[in-house]
Amino acid sequence: MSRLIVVSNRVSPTQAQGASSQGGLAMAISAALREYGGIWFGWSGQAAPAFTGTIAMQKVDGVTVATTDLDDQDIQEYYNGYANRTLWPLFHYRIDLTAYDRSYGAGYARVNGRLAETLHPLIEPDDLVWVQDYHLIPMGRELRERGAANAMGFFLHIPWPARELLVTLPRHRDLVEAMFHYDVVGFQTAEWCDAFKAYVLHEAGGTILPDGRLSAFGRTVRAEAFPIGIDAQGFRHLCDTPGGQASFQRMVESKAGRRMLIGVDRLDYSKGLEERFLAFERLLQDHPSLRREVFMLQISTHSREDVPEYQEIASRLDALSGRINGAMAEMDWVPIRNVHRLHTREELAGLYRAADVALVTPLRDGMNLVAKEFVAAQDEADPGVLVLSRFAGAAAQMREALIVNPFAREDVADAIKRALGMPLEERQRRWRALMDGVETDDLMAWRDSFVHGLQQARDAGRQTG
Ligand code: ADQ
Repeated sequence: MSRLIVVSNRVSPTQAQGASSQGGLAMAISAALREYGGIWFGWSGQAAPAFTGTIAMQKVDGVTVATTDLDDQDIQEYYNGYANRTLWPLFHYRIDLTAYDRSYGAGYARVNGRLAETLHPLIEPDDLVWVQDYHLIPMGRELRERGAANAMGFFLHIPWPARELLVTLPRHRDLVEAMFHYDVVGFQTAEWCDAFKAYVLHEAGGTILPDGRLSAFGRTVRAEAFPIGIDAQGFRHLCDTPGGQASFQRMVESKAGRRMLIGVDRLDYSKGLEERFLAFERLLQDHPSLRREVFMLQISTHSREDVPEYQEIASRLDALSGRINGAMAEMDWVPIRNVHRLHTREELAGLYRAADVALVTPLRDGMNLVAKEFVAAQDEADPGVLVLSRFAGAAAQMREALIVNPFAREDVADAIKRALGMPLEERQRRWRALMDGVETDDLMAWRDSFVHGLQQARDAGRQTG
């Protein structure tokens, strides 16, 4: 069996353990590597005075992790710059927040080259190479230039933007051309995959071949949707662990008979947190009888704090919850509990189970695993209701959720009202259908279908180099 080489921006030994505080992606990768063997390669997350390409190898819980440090300029231009101030906002439809600095583009190209140079000697001829996410789009091309003829795939965890937005990026053709050095490129949904195809057909003069592959730039690639899932059974079992039960009990006591709405997000402007708070405020204004009866627990963990836009959204959000709470709270009730703590997976599972409604209302999201985790954690005898943004990739699969437009405050408020009043029979019917989907399209199915695509590329002996 071929080994798997997974390349992702950030790798740490605790991620490889699938530590209990880690999110879906780290667990997905560790699970894949445990099954197939191979190496997980990426940046250590550490800064070195100068880039040396020295590799630190460790074996953690059956996963071989190879990391290298980057220098400060690399981190600034590649990670904080091009990845998180250019591609992330652009791919989430926020051209108003997108930084188009040349130095960022240069840093992105340089770091992808450096990482490819470091990784290339570790790759054996039969290995399957699986590159993760927007930080590393040019990695495949860099490896090909160094002679790698392996089957290579790329998976994009975030949306692919409409071509009208993508063309605002200087050197957008170069970025798309880089995608054609892979054998397989995967997207979360058919919608993002179609957006990629539309660019290829209408901007790059490409064509679709009879076997479905795309042809452009003198190369071909297979582009397909591979919706990521969660380890549904594993997550469900977390509710029965001591940590899961303790957080469930603690939350039930703290609810004191009230209804609870829950939101769990990385603190990011794409997650629609301000809009969510405003929708909740609207609900309480329109239905004063719900005051003291319902509250929102919003857990939003700080992320990317070196990027100014993230500092701004964090302080705006605190100010907004402060304003709403100040205006509405009573001596024994606060409408929004605004929490920034990182929770363990067990604690999260217990919190989801204690919630009556989940608010997953991003303005744009590749998939959103919180929606799936919430469903997996519910008690089937008395399940909660999922309110889900139509702009999350998850909405393409989770049709039995209450699907909302997160930009329309009144619509979200109406959906929350409906969720709070939904009869048990309807909640159970919707939950069953959602749970069936979460269990079928789980993490293992995602991993296996992508790796299968790579194996097919290898067996076809096609070398795009
Ligand atoms: P993210 O943008 O990080 O991921 P998401 O899919 O919601 O978004 O995953 C977040 C993960 O972090 C979840 O597993 C969640 O439980 C965890 N998490 C969030 N807050 C936490 C807290 N306070 N404590 C502990 N855990 C917390 C990117 C894309 C998504 C895509 C995923 C996977 O932006 O669209 O679904 O990758 O492909």
